[in-house]
Amino acid sequence: MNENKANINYFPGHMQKTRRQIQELLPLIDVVYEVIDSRIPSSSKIHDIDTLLKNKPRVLIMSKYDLCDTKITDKWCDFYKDKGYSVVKANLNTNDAIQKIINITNELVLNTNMKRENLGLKSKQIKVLVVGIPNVGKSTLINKMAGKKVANVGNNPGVTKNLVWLKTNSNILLLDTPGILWPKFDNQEVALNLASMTAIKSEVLDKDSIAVHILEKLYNYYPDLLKLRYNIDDISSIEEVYDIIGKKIGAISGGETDYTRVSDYILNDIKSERIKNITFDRIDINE
Ligand SMILES: Nc1nc2c(ncn2[C@@H]2O[C@H](COP(=O)(O)OP(=O)(O)OP(=O)(O)O)[C@@H](O)[C@H]2O)c(=O)[nH]1
Ligand SMILES: [Mg+2]
Repeated sequence: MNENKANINYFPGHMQKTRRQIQELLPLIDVVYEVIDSRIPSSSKIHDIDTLLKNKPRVLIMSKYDLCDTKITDKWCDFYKDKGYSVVKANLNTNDAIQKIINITNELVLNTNMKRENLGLKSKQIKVLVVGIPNVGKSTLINKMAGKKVANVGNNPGVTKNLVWLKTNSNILLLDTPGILWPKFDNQEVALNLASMTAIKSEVLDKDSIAVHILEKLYNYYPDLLKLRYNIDDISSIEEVYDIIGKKIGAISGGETDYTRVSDYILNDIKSERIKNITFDRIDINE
């Protein structure tokens, strides 16, 4: 198996370009929806988002809440609320959180619109920037708010290629944006967490490292899931673990386990939601 690639960095030119475009459009924006993945509430938060967005009113949307370990993610939710964020936990495949998001948005611009009414002006259309890491659910959110498919969605990073303004049923106009990351990851753990949730293409790191990271997280936090899914309760020998999974899925040829196929299988278990109720970022050690 390949060794972990040291000092993973992934910040392609198109992300730099998107960030520049966001900054150019920022003066037009009334509210920002910052979307993070409920399974990695820290790793999926754009590291330098405050510098990027300055002081724009913001709603923090925790997507894929249906896939997370709610016990842990709720702690993160409280953490962000304590920091002053408006937070909405959301399964964006349903409409459940949409009205709440609209209400918060209206509240955030209430003052501006009241001033306009006092001046006899019509209340303004609210321009919302939707921003977040790749594959987190930005376009899915926009489609839900529009009540129909207006933006392309897909379970891979980099589906949205350009910034596009999209209308909704309400007085809200949304700016869909391509997913972005930041110039330098704090550590390998963040990069591996992002790759585990398909926010970075698996080719960018190496698949074995991502798969082993997933096995380690499951072993440390969700041993029951590891047992249930792979019938494994010990990962002290990764080779043995790969042999067991290889046998289970028929990825053995000439008596040798096909490591790449096993890694693909593990990655795909999260991507296709066969493994869920997981949160990989821990907020403290005293849970
Ligand atoms: N289970 C679940 N899946 C979701 C949720 N939100 C989005 N998805 C899925 O996540 C995948 C990515 O969704 P997109 O809306 O394309 O994500 P995006 O942030 O626009 O991605 P990019 O345009 O690539 O940056 C799709 O397969 C969605 O169906 C959610 O709340 N729960
Ligand atoms: Mg998109």
